Parts: sequence; structure tokens; C-alpha cells
Amino acid sequence: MKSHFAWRSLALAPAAVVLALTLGCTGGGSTPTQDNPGGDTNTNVEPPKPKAAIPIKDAKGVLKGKVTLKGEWNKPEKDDAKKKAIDAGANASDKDHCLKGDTEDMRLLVKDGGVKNAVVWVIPGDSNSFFKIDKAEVDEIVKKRAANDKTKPVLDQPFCAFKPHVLALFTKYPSEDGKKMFDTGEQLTVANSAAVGHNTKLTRGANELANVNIPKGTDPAKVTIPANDAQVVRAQCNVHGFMEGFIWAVDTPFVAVTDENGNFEIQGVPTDKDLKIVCWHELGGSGGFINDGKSNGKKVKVGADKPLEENFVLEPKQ
Ligand SMILES: [Cu+2]
Repeated sequence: MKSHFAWRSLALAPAAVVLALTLGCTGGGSTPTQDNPGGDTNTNVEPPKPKAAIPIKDAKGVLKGKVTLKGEWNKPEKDDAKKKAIDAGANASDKDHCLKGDTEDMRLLVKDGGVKNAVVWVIPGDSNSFFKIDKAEVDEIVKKRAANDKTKPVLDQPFCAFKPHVLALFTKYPSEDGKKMFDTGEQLTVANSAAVGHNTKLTRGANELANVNIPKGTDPAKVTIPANDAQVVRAQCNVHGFMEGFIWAVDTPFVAVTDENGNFEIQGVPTDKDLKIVCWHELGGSGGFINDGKSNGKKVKVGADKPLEENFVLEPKQ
């Protein structure tokens, strides 16, 4: 589990103590340093640095860009995976219904060179900083996200494909001192508006996060997904093995999924602060990250005067 918030520094603190004690035991005067000009051997262990808050209130920065495709993707083997799977007998009784829906291969959707369904998010520039967001701001963000068709945390299965195919959630935020993390209250709604049943399984690596059976005509299920900005959640259906979708649950409100033209825009980003941007696509190599710095992020600083443009290139893994 990777995060850029409190527990990273808490985890480092004992190591710092051990290091200081070890150095103390070696004897001999210590070398004068900026923090210890006299080179005193009885150096006190410094308390952990306070976290540096990056307030998001009234922030007006804009980060936008496009994800484009480079090269060809040889996909004939799995092309039309849905039709093939149904023809091969995977739950054949649902075949007619399944084939009414979208049967294109959702893994790579490109329009005029732009790649849909890449996920982009912005995090603080180093592990000692955190986005300062109070509960009222979180509630407002979660409410706005739920009211917007592009960001609402609802995974439906109207035919035999997840809709949307890729979804991003904002599920954790830091306490006022940046040392703890709280749930935002944003949950994933797993719906089934189909005339057939689905059984939705959510996994992150080897961890199963949910396994919900949703017969036709039943109410949606609500699932809480812990934030993790290093590993994607995979959605599958136990009834229709060809169904696959992806969900990112992150601890930053600055997250977006590229539209059908490959574009994204993230508003309200703090300006003149050291930040990092991450970009993921399911066909990206190395965990799917297609930005410099991979899951650690690429350094960016957004100016106050104009939007910062960051573009990414997907070279699809074959
Ligand atoms: Cu299904």
C-alpha cells in the first residue's frame, strides 16, 4: 500500500531513532552540521517535521491535457471477446440480451488519436505535504461528483459490459494536520439495470474487495473501496467471464478520466505548489502508468495565470 500521507513519515520515525542511537554509540565527536553547529554528541532526536499543508480552498489552478496513442495495437486475438465468449457457450441463455449491448472491445477506444478511459490524478509533490481539505469541502466535492454523469461513482451493467468501463473514486482525505486519513463517504454503487443477473467481483491484486450477486431487478449494492493510488481495482463478473472493468480509488479529489477524445481537465488545483501528476491506462506497461515517474508521479507546478497542459502518450502493451 502506497500513500503520500501521514503513515509514511510515521513509519520512518522509528528508523530515524535507531539510526540516531547507532550513531551515538559509535562514539567520537559528531561532525558539525547546519542543525547541530557545535557537533555535540548528545544530539537530541528531532521530532518528526510537521506536515506541510497545501490548502485547496479557493484554489483556481487548471491542469488539462490529452492522452494520445502511439503505434499500433495488435488486438485480433481478443477482439470481440464478448461475442466469442458467448458463442463458445459462456452463459448461452443470456446471449441475446448480452449482444444487444455494446460489443466493441473496450480496452482501447481511440478517436482522432485521443485515448479514452485513461485516469489522471494529482497528488502533493512530496511525502511530507498533504492537501488540506476540511469535511465541509469534502462533502461538497462528493456531492458535486455524484451529481455529474462524468464523475458519479456508479458502475452499471446494462447489458454484459461494465458501464463505465473505467471509473475513478475519491475515497480518502487527510486530517487537518495531515497525519490521519478519513473516509470521504464516497462509495461505489454497483448497479444492474440488465434483464439478466450479474455477479460483480472487485479485486485489487490478490485481495478480493467485494463479491456481490445482483439478480435482475434488484437494488444496487454499495461498496466501500479503500484508497490506494498504486494499484487499480479490477471488476469482473462471475456469470459472464468476459466482463471486465477498472476502478481507481484515490485519496485526492483531483482525479479525472479521459473522454472519448482523450482529453481531461482538472479544476481547482492549488497553484504555485510542488505537485505530481499520474496517468494510467489499462494497456500501459509497468502497472499501467504512462507518465514519467510511474506510480510516484511526474513533478508539475500549476501557475495562476493559465492552465498547465500535460499530455501523455500510450504505447499499448501487446
Ligand atoms: Cu455479468
